[in-house]
Amino acid sequence: MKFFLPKLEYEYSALEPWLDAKTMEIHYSKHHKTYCDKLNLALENHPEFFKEDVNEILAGLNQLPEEIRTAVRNNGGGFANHNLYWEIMTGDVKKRELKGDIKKAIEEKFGSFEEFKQNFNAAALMHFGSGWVWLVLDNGELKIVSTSNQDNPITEGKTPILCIDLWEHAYYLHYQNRRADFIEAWWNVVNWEKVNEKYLNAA
Ligand code: MN3
Repeated sequence: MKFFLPKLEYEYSALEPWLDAKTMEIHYSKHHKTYCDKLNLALENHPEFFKEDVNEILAGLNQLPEEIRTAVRNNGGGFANHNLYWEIMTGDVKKRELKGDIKKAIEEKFGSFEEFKQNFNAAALMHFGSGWVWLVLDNGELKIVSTSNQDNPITEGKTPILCIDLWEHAYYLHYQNRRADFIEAWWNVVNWEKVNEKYLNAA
C-alpha cells in the first residue's frame, strides 16, 4: 500500500492568528502532498518498502538501495517531517499548556522553560537556509538539534518529539522574511499534550 497524506486533525484556520489559514492550506495540500507523491514515485520499483513505516525507512536510510536513497531522503524526509509537524500543533487551547513529565524534563535539562526556548530560538534563527529545528531524545537525553533540507534526526538514531519547519514556505505568505516573528508566534500553537505523549513513548 502506498503512503497517503494523514488527515489534518484541525481546520486550516485553527492556528490563527499565529499561523494563517492560507499558509496552512498550501503547506499541507500542496507542499506536503508533493513530498508524499514523490516518495510513492521513488518507491514504485521497490514496493517492498510500502509495507514499512516511513520513520523505519528513514532510520535505515543509509542501507537503502543507492538509486532511491536521495529521493527517499528528500521526499520521505519531507513526508515524515510534516507528519510530525502537524501533529505537534493544535487549535485546542487546553492542549497548548506545558505540563506533566515533559515540563519537568525540560526544566531539569535546560534550567527553565525560558532557557530552553531561548536555546531553541537561537538554533532556529542561526540555521542557514531551509531546514528544521528539533527537540529530540538521544539515548534518553533531551537535545535541541537542527537539520538541513528535509533530513530527519531519526536517521542519526535520535527520536524527534517536537519540530519547527524553517522552510520559507512555512511562513513567507504572512511573515515574509521575518523568521523571528514566525518562530515567536509558533510557540503559541504547540500541542504540549502531544509532545508529552511522544516524550513518554520515547523515554
Ligand atoms: Mn514545510
